[in-house]
Amino acid sequence: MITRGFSGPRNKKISDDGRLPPGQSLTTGFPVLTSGPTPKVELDSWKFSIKLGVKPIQSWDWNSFNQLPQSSLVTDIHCVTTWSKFDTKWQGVMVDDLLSAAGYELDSLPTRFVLAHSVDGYSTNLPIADLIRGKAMIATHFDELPLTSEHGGPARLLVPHLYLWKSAKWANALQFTEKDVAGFWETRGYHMRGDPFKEERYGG
Ligand SMILES: Nc1nc2c(c(=O)[nH]1)N[C@H]1C(S)=C(S)[C@@H](COP(=O)(O)O)O[C@H]1N2
Ligand SMILES: [Mo]
Repeated sequence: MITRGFSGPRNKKISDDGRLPPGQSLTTGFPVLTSGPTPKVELDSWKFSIKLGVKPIQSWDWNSFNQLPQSSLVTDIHCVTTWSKFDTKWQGVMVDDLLSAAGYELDSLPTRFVLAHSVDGYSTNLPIADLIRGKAMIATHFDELPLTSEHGGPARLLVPHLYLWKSAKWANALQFTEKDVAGFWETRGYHMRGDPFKEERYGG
């Protein structure tokens, strides 16, 4: 993140530094947006899987998942409902480390797309390029504390450079797909990629 210092005029809008995408407003709260009820996810039966099509590649229970390398990210997040939040702090397992633990090399991944799945039946599609090389994690902590269930705890996908509907809460699988298959909101008209700086809200 680039700090601009104090040289410029101070009486301009905050969005001047380019951090706030077009059409967004800054919030200090953390709104909860879920299409249904918050599911109850037990750690004892928790499982996260990587699949290639229908073929299971690797899965982790809560203990083995937490033994994977831990990373933290401080990042801005952007919701398509027009709120953005700066400097949110997350901890979890980078998708890079997950794929490597599943035996994949980033240079030779099996397909170009994935569907992220959740225990509530939610899904969202992403180009795998948007998840690798430091861009995304399976987050288990927010602000140093275990992720609350309303925000997707015990673990959610976090893809901060895309609109937040791509960050599947209560995530339980990443599935490589041959084609870019629309997920829950994408089937209902949301954009297939969702870059907030290009205002990729609907269609496309
Ligand atoms: N499993 C699941 N993940 C989900 C959703 C959902 O309904 N179910 N809603 C999405 C949407 S539309 C948004 S904007 C963000 C909201 O995350 P938050 O509730 O932590 O702010 O979660 C996304 N992930
Ligand atoms: Mo959303």
